[in-house]
Amino acid sequence: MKLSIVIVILLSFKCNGYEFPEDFKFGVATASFQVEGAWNISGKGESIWDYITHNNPNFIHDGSNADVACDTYHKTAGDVQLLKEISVDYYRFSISWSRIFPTGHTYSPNADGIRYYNELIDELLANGITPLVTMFHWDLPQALHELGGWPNPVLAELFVDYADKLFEYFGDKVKNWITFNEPYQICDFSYSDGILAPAYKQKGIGGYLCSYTVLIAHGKTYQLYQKRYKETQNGRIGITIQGPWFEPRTDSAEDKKAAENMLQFMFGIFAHPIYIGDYPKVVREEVNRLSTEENRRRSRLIAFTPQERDLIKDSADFLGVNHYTTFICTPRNAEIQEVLPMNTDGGASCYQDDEWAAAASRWFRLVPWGFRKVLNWVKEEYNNPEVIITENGYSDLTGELRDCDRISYYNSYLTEVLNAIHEDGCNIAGYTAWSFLDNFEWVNGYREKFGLYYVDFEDDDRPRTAKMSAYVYKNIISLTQDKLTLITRPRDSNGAEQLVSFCLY
Ligand code: GBH
Repeated sequence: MKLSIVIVILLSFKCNGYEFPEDFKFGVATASFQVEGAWNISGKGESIWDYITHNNPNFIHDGSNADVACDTYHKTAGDVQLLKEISVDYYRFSISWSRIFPTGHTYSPNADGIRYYNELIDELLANGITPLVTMFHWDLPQALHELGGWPNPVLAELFVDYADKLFEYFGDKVKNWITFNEPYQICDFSYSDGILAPAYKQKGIGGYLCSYTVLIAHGKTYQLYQKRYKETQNGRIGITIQGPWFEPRTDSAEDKKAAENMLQFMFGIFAHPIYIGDYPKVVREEVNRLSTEENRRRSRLIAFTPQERDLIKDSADFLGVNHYTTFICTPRNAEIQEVLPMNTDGGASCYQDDEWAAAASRWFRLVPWGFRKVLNWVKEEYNNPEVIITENGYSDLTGELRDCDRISYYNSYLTEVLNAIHEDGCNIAGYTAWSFLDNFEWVNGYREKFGLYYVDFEDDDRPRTAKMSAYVYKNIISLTQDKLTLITRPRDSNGAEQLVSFCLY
């Protein structure tokens, strides 16, 4: 009986007629600041997130910090065994810049930081798991923040110095790199809207200054790799962009324009320079027009020179897309309560439908069809580039092990990935669940839990326990890797099997 239920879950990924392609890859993701802990150990420098959690604890809703977090810094071997247990092809993690270069500058490396990442990479490889490494997932060295952070264009040069060292130290073993995780969140959320560190509110100014620097840094890093490392290391470099879907409120031309503008101002602003060669036309025209209206001497958008456009164009071997949710958009309307601050220069207001089921995060409702739509939009907009879904996952407040809601999230969202691949011809190469572990969810502290593994943050040892979703994910992966798994029991204990079956009753 129980066995047959396990098989039903497995079959649900086959019985709609579609399977994941033979060479499709599955992974799980984390980010350094959210999991590592060891914030000041063995020479690590302070990051802007260390700084803000220590100096402005009210910024974090539960008053917590990430001094210990999941303590992955001390748990490499055990964590890699957990990754192996769920059969992932790859592990997406990020490098803490200030762990390797305490002040951000590369003239004085911290040997312990290099050791730590070498050990993690070696352990992964020894267990047949490919590292997918994000160079920057938000934890900017505080010393570079003191130089002005990303709005200062000199940061582009300092980032390239850092990336150069990462290639030198780890490039013989790491073949898949992501320069930046979510430039919109790095830029607008941090320097325009102030909801992420360093929490500056210079709406319409800080975000664009930062976007310019980040794109230059990305382009220069890509070109550096081609010139100096590609031939010997033969790796691939991409960038990850957050891609919510924006649905027009109605079929009217105005609503469609509002939704399209949001896509361009939040996604296109980064992807368009890389795939087409400059900021999207609507972004340039609108920000320039508004800046003139505002009597400014120059546009708030920092224009690229022709040389800079060439530098950035064609600077990604794959496009990372993070997706969680969908918003509905209509022309700007003061009465609409926005769920998250968004760029206003596109003239849209966005909200979510109360009827949609909600996850724990205030910005997060479940809209599986939006996933398919955004994947199709990317396909049409950029001529079907190779996409790796670098994050997708579900938050709850309970951390319950019988996490049926998370399982049904993965079920419904992965079904849309299958539809996008098979019905729409989207070029999707991989899927990454966010997250491997419950972790420090930025301003929401430890309250919102996205993990496949539960972490007990009350226990000094931070023990991990697999949730039901971990086993279901493993089964989905196994079905792709080895069709025979379909008729075998999961290799886990009876306990695990019972957990899986509970969900369907
Ligand atoms: C991703 O960001 C991040 O890459 C990842 O680190 C993060 O853990 C994950 O998603 C889940 O959030 O609602 O004011 O409390 C997605 C964008 C960033 C949106 C954090 C919400 C919190 C702001 N999210 N943000 S707030």
